[in-house]
Amino acid sequence: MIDIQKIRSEFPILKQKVNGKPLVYFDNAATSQKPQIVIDSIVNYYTTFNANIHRGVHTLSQKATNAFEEARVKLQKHFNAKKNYEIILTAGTTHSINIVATGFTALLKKGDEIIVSALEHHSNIVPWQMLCERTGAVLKVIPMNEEGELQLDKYAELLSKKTKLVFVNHVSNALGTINPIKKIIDMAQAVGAAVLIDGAQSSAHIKTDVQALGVDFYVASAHKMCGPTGVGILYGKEKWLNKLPPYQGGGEMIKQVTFEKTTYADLPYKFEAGTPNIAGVIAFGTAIDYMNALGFDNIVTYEDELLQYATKKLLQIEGLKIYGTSKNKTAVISFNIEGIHPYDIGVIIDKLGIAVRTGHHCAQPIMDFYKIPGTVRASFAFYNTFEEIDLLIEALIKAKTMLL
Ligand code: 7TS
Repeated sequence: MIDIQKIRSEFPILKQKVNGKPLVYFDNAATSQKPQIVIDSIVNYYTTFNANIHRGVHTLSQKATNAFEEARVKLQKHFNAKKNYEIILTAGTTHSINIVATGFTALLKKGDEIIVSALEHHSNIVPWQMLCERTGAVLKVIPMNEEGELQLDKYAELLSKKTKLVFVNHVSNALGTINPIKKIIDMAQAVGAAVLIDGAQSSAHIKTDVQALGVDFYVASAHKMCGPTGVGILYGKEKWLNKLPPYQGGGEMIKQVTFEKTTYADLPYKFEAGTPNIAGVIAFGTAIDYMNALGFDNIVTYEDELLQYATKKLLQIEGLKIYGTSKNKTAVISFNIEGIHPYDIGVIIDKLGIAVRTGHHCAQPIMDFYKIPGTVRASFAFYNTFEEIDLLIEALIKAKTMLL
C-alpha cells in the first residue's frame, strides 16, 4: 500500500509553491523528484568521505570505493544481472546507448541491418543513424498503429539473417505504451540478432529482470528513478561486453600503458574511463533501496489508479484527444485540446503551479505519425495524488476558456 502523506513528506520539493500555487509536478517522464534520503546521501558523501575511488590506499578512498562498488551490487541485484561487472556505470541512458552504438562499428559491415521502432526517443534513433553512416548498415523501422502500439507482424517481416541489432524502448516516453519486449527479444534472437532495450521510461515503474528477459543490453538513467542526474547504467551480457571495444580511452580503463601498446582493464572498468560521478552512483544505490522499500507492485498499482482516474476525467473535457491508447500503458497521458497549441496550454497551467511537458518530447517521428506539432504530456509518479489531477482538470478548463 502507498502511504501518500508519508511519501509526500519525504520529497522536500513538493512542499513549495510555484507562481503562488502549490506545485503540482506532472513532468515525471522528464525527470523524477528526489526524496530527502537521496539528497542526504549526496551531502553525506561530500561532507564525510569525498575521495577518488579505486586508486588510494588511504581510508577515505577505500570508503568511497566500497560505497561505489556496493551501489554497483545493489544495481546488479535490482536488475538481476548475473555478474556485478555486467553493470557498467555511465552518465545516463544516452551515454549507455552511445557506448553500444559506437562499439558496434567494429562488428558491422555494409548491408547489415539494424531495426529500431517507430516509438523511439531521439537518443534511440540518432546514434544508430550515425552507426549506419559509419558502417554502411541499413536502418529499418517497426511501424506503429493508431493506438501507439508496435506492429509485430510487420516486425516479423523485417527480421532476417541480415539483422544484427534490434533496438526498442521498454516504454514510450511520448505515449506511455509498454512494448512487448520479451516477444521482441525472442524474435530477434531467433535470427541471431542482439537486442538492446531502453529502460529509461520503464525503470521507475516496472522491475526488470535482465536474465529472465535474456536481453543482450539494457540501459537506464538514475534521474528517472528518484536518483540524481548524470548517472545511469549499461547492462550487457558478459560475452557482448567483452566483444565491444572501449568507448573512451583514459585513466582507470587500462591494464598496462606504454607508448608502444596499451592493454585494457577487465570489465567493468574497460568502459569506465576517468573519474566517475561517485556521489551520483552512491545516491543511485540509495534511490534503488528507497524504491524497493516502497515496492514496485505497490508503485505500479497506485500509478495505474492515477492513470485510469486522469484518463476518465480528461476525456470529459470537450475537444480533448489522447494520443497513445494502448491497454498496456504506464502513467503517461499525451493529449491536445482542439484548436489550441500545446505550448499555450503549458504556459497557462504553469501559472497555476502545474508542471507538464509540451512539444514533441524528443520523439518527432511519433508526432509526424499523428500529423501534429506536439502534445501536452502529463506523466505521474507514486507521489502524485488524485487531488492534483483534479487541479489539472480545473486548470485545463480555465486555459480552454481563455484560449478559445
Ligand atoms: N530514452 C527514453 C525512452 C527517454 O525517455 C529518454 C529521456 C532518454 C532515452 C534519454 O535519457 P537521458 O537520461 O540520457 O537524457 N526522456 C525524456 C523525456 O521524455 N523528457 O525529457 C527527457
